[in-house]
Amino acid sequence: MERSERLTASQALLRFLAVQVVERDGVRRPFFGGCFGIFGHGNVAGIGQALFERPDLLRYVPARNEQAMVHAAVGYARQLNRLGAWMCTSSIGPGATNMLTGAALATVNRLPVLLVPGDVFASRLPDPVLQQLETSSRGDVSVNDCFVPVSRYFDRIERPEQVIPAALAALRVLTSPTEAGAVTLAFPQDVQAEAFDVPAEFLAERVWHVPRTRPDDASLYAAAEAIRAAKRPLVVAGGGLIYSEATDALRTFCDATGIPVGETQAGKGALPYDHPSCLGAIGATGTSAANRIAAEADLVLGIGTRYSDFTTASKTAFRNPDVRFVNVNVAEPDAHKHAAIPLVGDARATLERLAELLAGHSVDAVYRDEAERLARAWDDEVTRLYTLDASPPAQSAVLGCVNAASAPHDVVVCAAGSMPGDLHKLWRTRDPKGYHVEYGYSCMGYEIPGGLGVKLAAPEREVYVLVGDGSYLMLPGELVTAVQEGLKLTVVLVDNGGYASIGALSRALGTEGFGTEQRVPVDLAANAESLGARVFRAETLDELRDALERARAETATVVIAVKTDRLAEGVPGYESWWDVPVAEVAETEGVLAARGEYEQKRVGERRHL
Ligand SMILES: Cc1ncc(C[n+]2csc(CCOP(=O)(O)OP(=O)(O)O)c2C)c(N)n1
Ligand SMILES: [Mg+2]
Repeated sequence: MERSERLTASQALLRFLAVQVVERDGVRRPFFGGCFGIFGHGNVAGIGQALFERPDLLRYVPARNEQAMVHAAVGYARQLNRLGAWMCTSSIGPGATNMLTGAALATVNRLPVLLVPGDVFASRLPDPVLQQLETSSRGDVSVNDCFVPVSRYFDRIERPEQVIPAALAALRVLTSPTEAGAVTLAFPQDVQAEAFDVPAEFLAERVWHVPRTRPDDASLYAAAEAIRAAKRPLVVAGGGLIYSEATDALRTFCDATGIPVGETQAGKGALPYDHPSCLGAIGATGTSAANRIAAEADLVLGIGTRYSDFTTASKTAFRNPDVRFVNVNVAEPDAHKHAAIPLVGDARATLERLAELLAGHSVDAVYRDEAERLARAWDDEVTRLYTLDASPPAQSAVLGCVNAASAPHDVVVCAAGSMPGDLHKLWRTRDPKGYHVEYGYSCMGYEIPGGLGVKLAAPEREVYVLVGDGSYLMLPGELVTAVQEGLKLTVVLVDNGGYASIGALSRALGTEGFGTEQRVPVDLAANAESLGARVFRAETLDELRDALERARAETATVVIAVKTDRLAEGVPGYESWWDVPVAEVAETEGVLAARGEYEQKRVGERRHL
């Protein structure tokens, strides 16, 4: 007879999650860091009871907003290179749908999170229950069906014993480098409380091996030949390279071959900023160095990148008519983009193999010198922008102060507004995990909860959260969670009285910044104080430097509020473009002019077939 234990479906799920282990390169760690939650009907009596009776299973952290708790889970997973995750439990209805934005963010960024929204009764007996969506044409729909397109795996647990296949499928997807994203297990509230005989095997420790897959030899040989033949090759380093922990392999590869590297938002930190091959950011928010080299590159070696429009400057970055691509990616669809020679495999394993096949090969000295010269000139430009003297302070100088105050392995976190672009260009990254800008979904409000997730994953690092006033107003509540959990964040709140980024875009496109100004004064520093943070106000760069120094000595969450000028000229673009469509018919002179320019620029967009 099979050994078993009688447990509720919720108890079985938590017992299972608590003993999941992930392993890569022989190193094992528990996969789940804990469970974020907000209780309501739909999870308070099922999952809630299971958590209450067995607090030893998973660390439980009550959050303030369901969207934010998913962001925190994402921050955690990214910091751990996808080798860790959190569960998020919500009530039915609004608690569940609040998690949708977080689910989309996780899936777009390919980061594992386990979402367990409560659901309406599987029995349907008391229907319609509070917060239930009634659909006249179907009986099997609930608001949780909205999770389907934004989840990499979706299941609804209609009977308690379905926990077994659902949980196993969830872990397969969450630990897979090619499939990671949001996993949603919609959990009807009655089923959560129902019991079944749970086989002991299901509750035993289970190790999920994360493989380092390798491309086939034929593709590798073709790629090596193409790289050898190239005169002006360029690496585009994406997030996949960092998740694979391939940064040492990249450095060895670059030292040997002299091939320069441009970094995407998720790939920033692939090389330290002062490595001679590091051209810094590439694309729409790229540096003069990377964008100039990209324009003439004859071979692009994309590693762990999905070539978003920001990376390719809306397909205008690679202008050499003969440019070809070689893409290293665990995900087959990404490996094939831009008609590349696809190297479907893990970044580190593949780079090591490529380095062997390219033994003795190097780009010519003239090209190597040119790239290094451009990289040095770019660093001078960073120094210029870091030391701008303006009143109120220029945003670039604010970033310079934060960079100077941070230690090499501290982490900077940001997501939306004008700062991601400036950080991409200007942040001097010294550690592969020191730069964390969520730019797959660029979701306002990610910053504080995302930073919280980073801190949970890396308590030994100082976490600098850079947040604009607009993003702050959207989702400040997790400051309370940081205080409650004794997790220290240093939040630098850059208040420019509105949506500077979108305002600048709007003015550039002729619509005069319409709707982007904060029209009533708000004392955000006072707000942060009321949420429990220690607050410093800084009006000058000297005050900011002083506050940053004092913040380092604090052990609890600090908010440094800095005022900047929304209309000040920002960091320029460097030979790049971003496709934002302009009205074909308009009465405003500025819009018509912008449309004319738009049509000219669009001609440069390539298909790379
Ligand atoms: C949830 C969400 N809504 C809307 C947007 C579009 N958006 C991008 S940046 C931005 C303004 C951000 O304002 P703030 O945080 O003050 O940063 P600033 O642009 O002033 O630097 C908006 C509305 C977004 N990225 N995310
Ligand atoms: Mg702002």
